[in-house]
Amino acid sequence: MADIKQVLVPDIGDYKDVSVIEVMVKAGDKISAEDNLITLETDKAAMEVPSPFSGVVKEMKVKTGDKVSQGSVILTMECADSSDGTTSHSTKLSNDDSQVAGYAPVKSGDTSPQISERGNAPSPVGAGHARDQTVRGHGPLLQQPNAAVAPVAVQIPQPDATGGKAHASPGIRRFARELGVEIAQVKGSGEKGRVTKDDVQNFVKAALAQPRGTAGGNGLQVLAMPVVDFARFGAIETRPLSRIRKISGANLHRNWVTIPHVTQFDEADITEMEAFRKELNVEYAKQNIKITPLAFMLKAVVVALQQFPEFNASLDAGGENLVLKQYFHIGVAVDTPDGLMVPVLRDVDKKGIVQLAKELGEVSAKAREKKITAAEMQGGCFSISSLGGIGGTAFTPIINAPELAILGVSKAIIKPMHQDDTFVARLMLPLSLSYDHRVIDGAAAARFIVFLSQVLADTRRLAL
Ligand code: CAO
Repeated sequence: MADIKQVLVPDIGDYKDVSVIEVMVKAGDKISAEDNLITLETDKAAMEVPSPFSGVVKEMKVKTGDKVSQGSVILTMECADSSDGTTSHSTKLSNDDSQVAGYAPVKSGDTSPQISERGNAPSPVGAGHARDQTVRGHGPLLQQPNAAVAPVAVQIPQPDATGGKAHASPGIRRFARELGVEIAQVKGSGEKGRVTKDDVQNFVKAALAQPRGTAGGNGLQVLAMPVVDFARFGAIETRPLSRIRKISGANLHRNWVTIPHVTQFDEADITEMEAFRKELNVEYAKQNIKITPLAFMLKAVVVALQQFPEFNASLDAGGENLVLKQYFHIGVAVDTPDGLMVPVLRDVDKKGIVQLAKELGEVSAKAREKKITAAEMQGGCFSISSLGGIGGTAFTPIINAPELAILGVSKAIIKPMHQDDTFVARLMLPLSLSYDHRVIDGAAAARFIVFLSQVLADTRRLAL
């Protein structure tokens, strides 16, 4: 008989009001005991909270950005068998930084509010179609691993080739992380496809057995960085990198060393676009919507992707096929105090400029408040990194793999342009398009950026 239980935040040591930085499940998800539910972050560490039971999530009681303490209700769960899980209390919190977080294992029959179960919770689960498609990205709470745009961001491991998620205990996940293995890429041989320690070890053996230079850049041989005692030369302060920065750094490094980048530059004449944008801003000021050039860029990029479909694609895992996408989800690099994050705006082709401006404001605020979810940073086709609000003339953005290209936008300035035997003042927007030269030829990139510049120069083309 179905039984509704509450899952509570277990003993997390002395920490109180700890931030929920990732929610890996949602109402309707089918959960196995020890599947991770949420990730908590203290100033010292990130901790995953696994489920003590198997069942179907009935109601989520927390969301990303909430503050919780020991005993806070995480969710309610419908358990098919009321005995299920009540003895599986070897629950531990696993630390995403591979450190040991303060926790207390929940003992069978423990009445302390670590993880509790109750039979008197709300109404039973309705139509019980438990969809088993939970996002269980680890590591990057930021994407992506579709992450850093090169500046980009952080990425969440992509699901494995089966389109599934990885089932693994926190201990195995920690073991995989220690070896630098993305658990989502490991095929599980355990019960119901669970990833075992042997699976992780075999994955590493197989990777090492690959010829040098083919395994994601593993063939690179470089000198070790010198170890320098900086204090010998003057006063210093040591400041730990934020978790976001560490994750995005690792992704940026991989993308930079494994993808042959070329950056193509151009300038778009946005004089007319700016005049139109200013009119729109006056019109929409009452609705508190601010329209920046980026909203136009999003739309123009999609028109260019539609014209050049090989830019709206990814290489498959084996690098043998190009996967062409028929949707248009665009990542936008957002500068936050803790590092770069790349939220993804969905179905940009189906939205207008005002709607996009509104969404842009919302997602960048969420990213800066650390409220963006892992899922909101996945699925991007192409990214834009805009430094136009700050300044600079050009830069070389790093591709946000598995995307194939990224557009850098710098500050528009008025320049004298030669037209009809005279010089006229025009507002010129610098564009920097980095592309994966394994897939995209220089000529195609030049055509793409010239086309994009034309669209921006004549926004009527956005409607074509
Ligand atoms: N040229 C001239 N002015 C520009 C411009 C451009 N290309 N782009 C924006 N501006 C102006 C805006 O119109 C706005 O002007 P007002 O305040 O006078 O209206 C001002 O600059 C600030 O814009 P913004 O940066 O707040 O807004 P945005 O939509 O352009 O960008 C966001 C939003 C989230 C992308 C941006 O705030 C941000 O975080 N950018 C940094 C991204 C980043 O770090 N990339 C680097 C990756 S490489 O490491």
